[in-house]
Amino acid sequence: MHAMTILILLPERDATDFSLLLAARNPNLDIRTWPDVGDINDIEYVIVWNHPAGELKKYPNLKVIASFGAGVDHIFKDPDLPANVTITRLVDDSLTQQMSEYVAGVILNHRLHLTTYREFQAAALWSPKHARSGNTVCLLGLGKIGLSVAAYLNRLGFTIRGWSQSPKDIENVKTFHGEQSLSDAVGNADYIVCLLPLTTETENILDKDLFRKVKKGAYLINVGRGGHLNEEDLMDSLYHGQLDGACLDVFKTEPLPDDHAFWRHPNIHLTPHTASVTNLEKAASQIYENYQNMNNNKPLLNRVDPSKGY
Ligand code: NDP
Ligand code: OXD
Repeated sequence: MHAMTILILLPERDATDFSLLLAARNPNLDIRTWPDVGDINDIEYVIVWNHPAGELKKYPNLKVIASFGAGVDHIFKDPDLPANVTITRLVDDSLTQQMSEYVAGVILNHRLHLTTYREFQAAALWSPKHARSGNTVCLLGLGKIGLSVAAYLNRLGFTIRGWSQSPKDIENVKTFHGEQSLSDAVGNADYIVCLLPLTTETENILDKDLFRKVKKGAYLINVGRGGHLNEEDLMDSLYHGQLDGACLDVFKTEPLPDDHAFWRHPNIHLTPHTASVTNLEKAASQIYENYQNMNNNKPLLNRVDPSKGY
C-alpha cells in the first residue's frame, strides 16, 4: 500500500486544528508536523506557508507543494525551491467573499467618513459632512478574488474598471490589460485596489509613477502584498495630497514593526493581514482532495504556473 504521508510546514502557527481536520478526512493518513518530519524519504506532499528557505529541497521524493493560502509568493521567494514539483494554491468562495466584504467595507467607510465621525465623537464634535461622490473603482488584478470583488461592488452600484495581464471581457467591467494600459486603467478611478499576486513584474507597482497617474485625491487599498507598495512613495504622495488616504492590509515586514511610520499616519488605515483569512475546513477539503488526486495520478486543482509566478 502507498504510504499516506502529508507534511504540514506552517512555522508561524499551531497546526493542531488543521491536522485534526485532515485526519477527520482519512484516519489512515500519516500527518507529520514540521519540524518533526521523520524519514525525509516519505515526504511527497507538503502544505506550506512561509517555510524556511532551503527546507523543501531536503525532501528527495517531493511531488507537490500546496500553499496554505491563495498567494504563492512565499513559495517562490525560496532560492532553493526544488524544480519539477507541482505547486498548488487555495481558491475558495470563502476567501473571495471575505475579500469582497473587506474591500466594500473599506470603500464605504471612506465614502461615508465613518472613521472620521468616530474621531469627532471622541472630541464631542457635531460636524456633518457630505458623503463623497466618487464611485469609480479600479481593481488591479481580475483573478479569482478580483472577479468576485468586481461583482460584489457592481451590486452596490460602483462603476468598475479592472486591469489584468491577459485581455478579458467581463460584464459591467471596463477592462484593461498589459503594462501600457495601466495608466488608462487607474486614470479615472476614485478607489484603486491592489489584488495582484506578488511577482517580479508586480513588485513595487504601487509607486510614484502610478500615483502621478491617478486622479488627485484618490484612495488606495492594498490587499495584495506589502511588496507591491513603495512605502516612501506612498508617504510622499499622501503628504502632497495626490492620494487622499490608504488602507493597507499587507506589509513588507509582518507584523508591522512598532516604530513604523504607518502606525501613526492620520491618513493610513491599517489592518493586520486579515482582509481574507484561510478557512481551515475548506483548506483541509481542498488539500486532501488534491492529495488524493496526486495518489491517483489525476490532474491537481488550482495549479500555479511557475513561469508566471502565480
Ligand atoms: P489569481 O491568480 O486568480 O489572479 C491574479 C490576477 O492578477 C489575474 O487577473 C492576473 O492576470 C493578474 N496579474 C498577475 N500579474 C499581472 C501583471 N504583471 N500585470 C497585470 N495583471 C497581472 O489570484 P487571486 O485573485 O486568487 O489572488 C490575488 C492575490 O491576492 C494573491 O496572490 C495574494 O497576494 C492576495 N491575497 C491577499 C489576502 C489578504 O488577506 N490580504 C488573502 C488572499 C489573497 P490574468 O488574469 O491575465 O492572469
Ligand atoms: C493569502 C493570504 O494569500 O492570506 O491567502 O494573503
